Amino acid sequence: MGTVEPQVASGQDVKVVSSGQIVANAQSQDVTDGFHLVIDALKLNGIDTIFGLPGIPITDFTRIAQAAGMRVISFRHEQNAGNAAAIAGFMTQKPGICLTVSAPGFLNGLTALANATTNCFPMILISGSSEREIVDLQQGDYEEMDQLAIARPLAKAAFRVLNAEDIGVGIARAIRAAVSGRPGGVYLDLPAKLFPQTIDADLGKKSLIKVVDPAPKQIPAPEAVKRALDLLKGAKRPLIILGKGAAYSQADAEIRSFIEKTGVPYLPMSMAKGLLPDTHPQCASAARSFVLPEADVVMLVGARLNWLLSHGKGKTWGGKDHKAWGGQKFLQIDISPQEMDSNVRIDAPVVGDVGSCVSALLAGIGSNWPKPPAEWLGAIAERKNNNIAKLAETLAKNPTPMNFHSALAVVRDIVKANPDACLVNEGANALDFTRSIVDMYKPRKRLDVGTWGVMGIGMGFSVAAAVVSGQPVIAIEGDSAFGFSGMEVETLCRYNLPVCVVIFNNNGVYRGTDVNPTGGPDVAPTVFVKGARYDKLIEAFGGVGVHATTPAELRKAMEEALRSRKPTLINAVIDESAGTESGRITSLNPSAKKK
Ligand code: ADP
Ligand code: TZD
Repeated sequence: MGTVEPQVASGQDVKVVSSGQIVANAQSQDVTDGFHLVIDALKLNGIDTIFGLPGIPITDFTRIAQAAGMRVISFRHEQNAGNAAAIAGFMTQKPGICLTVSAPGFLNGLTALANATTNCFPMILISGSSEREIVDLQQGDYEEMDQLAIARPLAKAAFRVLNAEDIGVGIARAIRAAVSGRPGGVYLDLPAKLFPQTIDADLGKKSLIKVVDPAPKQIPAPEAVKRALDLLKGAKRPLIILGKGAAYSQADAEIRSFIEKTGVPYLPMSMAKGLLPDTHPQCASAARSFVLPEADVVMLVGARLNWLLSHGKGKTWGGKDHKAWGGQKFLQIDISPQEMDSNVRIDAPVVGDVGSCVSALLAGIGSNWPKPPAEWLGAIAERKNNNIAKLAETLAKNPTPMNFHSALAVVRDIVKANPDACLVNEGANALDFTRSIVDMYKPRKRLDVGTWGVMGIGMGFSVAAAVVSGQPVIAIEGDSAFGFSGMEVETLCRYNLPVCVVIFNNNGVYRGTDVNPTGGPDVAPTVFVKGARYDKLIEAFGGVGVHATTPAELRKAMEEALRSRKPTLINAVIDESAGTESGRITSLNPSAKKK
């Protein structure tokens, strides 16, 4: 925006004393400033990566952060930077940082912040903001907006720092709010004037806070644990449901031990897949529609009874109509006490962090806990084996053009051979089929559209997953879903990230076969350009593009991408009539709803 923005050599110790003027050797001066205090406060708390997009008033901040040794990953749109921060938070239990400019950049990041809050992912959106005096009098400043007020209802907490000496407290509060209790998105408003404010260096140093125990354990009450065990012990047809709160908690060993010692069958929610390998004998995923209505006691571990679980009632649960209770008793582990009874009665609430709760339950089951009745386990095994055999038959077919199944048979093999790779997944059919067909083997490897079923997480999640894990990433994308963040393929190439994007290209939203009933020149609203070559997009930035029309071509391209670790985009051509409206959630469309 017309300002001269100086360059800083990497690794140089620098200090900004006024906008656009960088002076070397800050540490030898006896003053420090807002730029450095924010960076020092983040680093002091073990935060070493920023996902963002530069511009007034934060360009210098990104430079100084990079010069100070932080990893600064620049995106092409703030929403993708925000999604990257959110999923980094989910993967690491440290708040992911998204940095944006004021008003429009802030708003672009806000969708990701709201999504993080909805999904219980810890992130901090830091946005530069305009001058308070001008904003508050609505005098029309450059990118003027009352950002704090707008962010507040969409965030778990929102703070503004006006004085340099308060930066330490501001960052500490933001970190605690993001990761303690139920994690969520936090907004931190940093007005432009804060950055160049100088204070005595020693005073500044002393003002910073290294947050002690940012996410304190929450130990469940012994009576809650006893109540839960009594309920579970009396069950004839028990079931455990693992949600992404369980995956987030990183209590992998305790959860596995509890499941194996009790012998209770379990269902992983989408992002809890891999907490135990999907091939585990107690995994009941392939018998989902049998176990939900048939179970008598259901134990929820970091999973909400929201729409993804049909609110715990209705036909899915064996109720006689879509609102009726199915008769199950519920035991729920959650860090948020308010989650209990949100949809149906919770008979045994266990409030605390998953690790502490599962450990307490484990301690209570002793060594001779009765296994669930053989009749229940046998009935599940029968359904499961039938469904797995049916699926294997479908996967073995090789239709021309490819359909979701024949393409996913390949992805399934590749993921099996690369269990450390992260799998990012969005779309409708591309999402639902991938979730049910592709087994996961390790925790926190499946990253997807989450609680909202939001499109647009694809490339942001992919960048963060590669940066955070250092492992290859496979992104399975509907062609519509990909479009929301597609420009970030340049980011994949710029940082040379080992991401293999596979676009399931069926020429449109859900499918590509709709027609305009008027016969007019416009195509139907769900239809895209036919035969588009998404692979050409990544070639523009030096990545590898592949056009794949058969499973063999897809396999070869994916194997090569994982071997070479080069940013790759595979345009996988899928039968345009293969999908269904909205995938598995057709019934949520208003015209499909019961009157
Ligand atoms: P899913 O979509 O996989 O079913 P949800 O996002 O609906 O999962 O539920 C996650 C739940 O996990 C939330 O209610 C949240 O409060 C809870 N949660 C998050 N972290 C923890 C934790 N460390 N311990 C206990 N519960 C947690
Ligand atoms: N906008 C946002 C932000 N999120 C959404 N979920 C939607 C719109 C609506 N929507 C879905 O729920 S799935 C989807 C949209 C637009 C795309 C489906 O098409 P696709 O996948 O090409 O990505 P399939 O495999 O063809 O179904």
